[in-house]
Amino acid sequence: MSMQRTLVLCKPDTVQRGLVGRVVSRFEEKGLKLVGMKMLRVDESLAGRHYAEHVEKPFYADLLAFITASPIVALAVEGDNAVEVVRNLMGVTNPQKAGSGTIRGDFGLNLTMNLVHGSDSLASAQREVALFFAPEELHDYEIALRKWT
Ligand code: IDP
Ligand code: MG
Repeated sequence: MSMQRTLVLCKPDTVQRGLVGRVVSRFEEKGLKLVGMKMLRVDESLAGRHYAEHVEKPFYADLLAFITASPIVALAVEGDNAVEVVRNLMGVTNPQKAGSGTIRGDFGLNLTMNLVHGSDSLASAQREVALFFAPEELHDYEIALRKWT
């Protein structure tokens, strides 16, 4: 067992399209535990820190405009191998190529507006969870049915 915490963002398109509930359900139904959840408007500063690795990319300006355009819902989720499990539930970056049954594959058509963010490694997950959540916003609790998932 490798218990991990990772960051999920329901990006502005998910909120605008009224898909937050269905997207969050994918993670809950899989058996991941929500340990943090909040709505926020990402400002330029937070967007810049979150997407620092992409600063030189040609799509960076569009990405920053998109992520700051409207509120998002941030989740911290916990589970065995959660980083990889979340990435698999999301599907690949381009929704046109993402498999059916994945969030991006089922709900998306646009490369920038691809519904969700998920940390891409354990190191990213630790950095990104801390970027979006203060320690007191993360909750330790037991799921009574955990042994069945
Ligand atoms: P990921 O979200 O699957 O980890 P990254 O390569 O980290 O993908 O890119 C971050 C985000 O930037 C993507 O989720 C998407 O919103 C946007 N993006 C990535 N590549 C492109 C591109 O080629 N054109 C436009 N937007 C892109
Ligand atoms: Mg990424």
